[in-house]
Amino acid sequence: MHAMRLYLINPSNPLVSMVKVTESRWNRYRVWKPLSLMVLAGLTPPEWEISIVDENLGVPGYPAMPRPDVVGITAFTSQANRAYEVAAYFRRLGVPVIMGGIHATMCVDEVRERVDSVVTGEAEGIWPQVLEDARHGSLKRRYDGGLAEINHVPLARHDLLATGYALGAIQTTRGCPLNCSFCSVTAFNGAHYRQRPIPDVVREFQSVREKFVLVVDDNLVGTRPDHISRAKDLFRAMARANLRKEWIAQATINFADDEELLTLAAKAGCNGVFIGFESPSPEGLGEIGKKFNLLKGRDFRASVRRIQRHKILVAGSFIIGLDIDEPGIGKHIAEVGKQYGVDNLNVLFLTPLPGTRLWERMKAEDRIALDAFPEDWKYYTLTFPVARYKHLSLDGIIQEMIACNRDFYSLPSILRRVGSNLWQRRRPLISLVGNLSFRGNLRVSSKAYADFQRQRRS
Ligand code: B12
Ligand code: SF4
Repeated sequence: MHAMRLYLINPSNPLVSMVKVTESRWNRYRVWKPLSLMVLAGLTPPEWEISIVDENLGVPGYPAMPRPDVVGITAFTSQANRAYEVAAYFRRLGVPVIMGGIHATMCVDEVRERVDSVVTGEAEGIWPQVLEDARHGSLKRRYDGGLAEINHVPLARHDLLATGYALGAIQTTRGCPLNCSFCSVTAFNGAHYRQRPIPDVVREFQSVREKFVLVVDDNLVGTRPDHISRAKDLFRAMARANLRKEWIAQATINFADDEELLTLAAKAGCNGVFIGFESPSPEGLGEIGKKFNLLKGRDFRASVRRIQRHKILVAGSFIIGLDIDEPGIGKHIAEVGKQYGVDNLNVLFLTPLPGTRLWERMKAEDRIALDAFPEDWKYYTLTFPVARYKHLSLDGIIQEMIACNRDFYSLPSILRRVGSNLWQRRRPLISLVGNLSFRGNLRVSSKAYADFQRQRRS
């Protein structure tokens, strides 16, 4: 039996600014590994010869590459168009194409017309079966992996895709109980917070080659006392294993509430956290269902400071375009970001992603403005306004975004932030690189908006 050749492909989206390394050299720090494909590779039996192709590092010349026996494609919604182009190319050669991931799960009907087989849900429980069927030429049109058991799954293949990235990637938990209206995570990975066994995580961390790592969990520490105590155990085990890694993660603001948790996270190598503040007002948080941020009458500035005291940088994320957002919201978010004292600000347009509650609501209210699918999916990067917003026109909301970023990333603001990091010996270099990376992209984004507006008018 000859070895079967499998290509696992992560399609690019040329509109995603972080892959434009040539336009802003800081983007080298922002091309992140497609962990899904490394996990799939870990689940793939040894008789398959695997190549992972990440088009974000450059689209390869497929005709010059050896013909694969099977192609697996992953895609977020924003990558769907390109995924279909790649699928069409290989199907013309007679190679069976399988597509899975979040977009395939949320838009099964659209995807099944364009590939040979769709895998919905998580792959752990189903992928070996899919490959076995492919090997025997008996692929089914649809498989469903549902929510997988993530106890003792094989480790992701960190030996593949070894070079070209600034950051490695790892996952320690799945699912999020908070179910915010705009987010796909609860719809896709469920509300039940599933945790991988700590020894598996530590072993996998040891196989990551990069010094800097993104922990992709949507909520690394969870929300309940038992989640927090598991996070502490994980951090203790990581510190004991002396991993010599520095990592960043996503968490909710309750990360700030436990000094021991923060101390242990820092000891385990935590350098920075992304925190979703989402909206500066309680009404906004109510609108998107993130009431968790309102618990305990929280003082956000004090919470951010408590995290930063452990030399952990805080990147704050906000959304622009909620029904309560009116002209002036852009500057207001920049002000609030400064007031909270975040080291980086990441503001995104409210985007109805398929499968979310927001999608259902906006669809019912006929507010999805860019709906020529699949072509328009390429704009679903959260960096373009794709809906009809209540108080903001298309041009208006873009102006709000520009005003927000120009204010927060003005040179004086950057110098003030980095100066304060220097003074408090809180990773000033990383803070500087992070801020310049965002600033460098303002020009790229303005051009992208202008193209987008031109396109919309034509
Ligand atoms: C890390 C991450 C990123 C990273 C890295 C992305 C990358 N290349 O992997 C960065 C920061 C770059 C990123 C960017 C974006 N992201 Co993001 N990201 C994530 C995050 C937090 C984790 C992804 C991950 O690695 N998961 C771990 C792996 C193991 O799980 P998985 O990808 O789901 O894969 C499993 C299954 O889906 C399935 N599967 C996946 N692919 C395939 C393929 C085949 C053939 C098969 C059989 C199975 C299969 O098997 C895997 C194992 O079970 C997710 C949330 C989440 N929980 O998934 C959001 C998420 C995927 N991102 C999201 C979004 C919206 C974006 C952006 C568009 C906007 C933004 N700024 O955040 C950009 C777009 C980038 C682009 N290129 O177009 C949304 C996507 C929703 C959607 N419908 O598309 C998510 C779900 C978050 C959310 N809040 O809703 N992201
Ligand atoms: S936005 Fe964050 S907190 Fe809300 S459901 Fe998604 S992952 Fe959970």
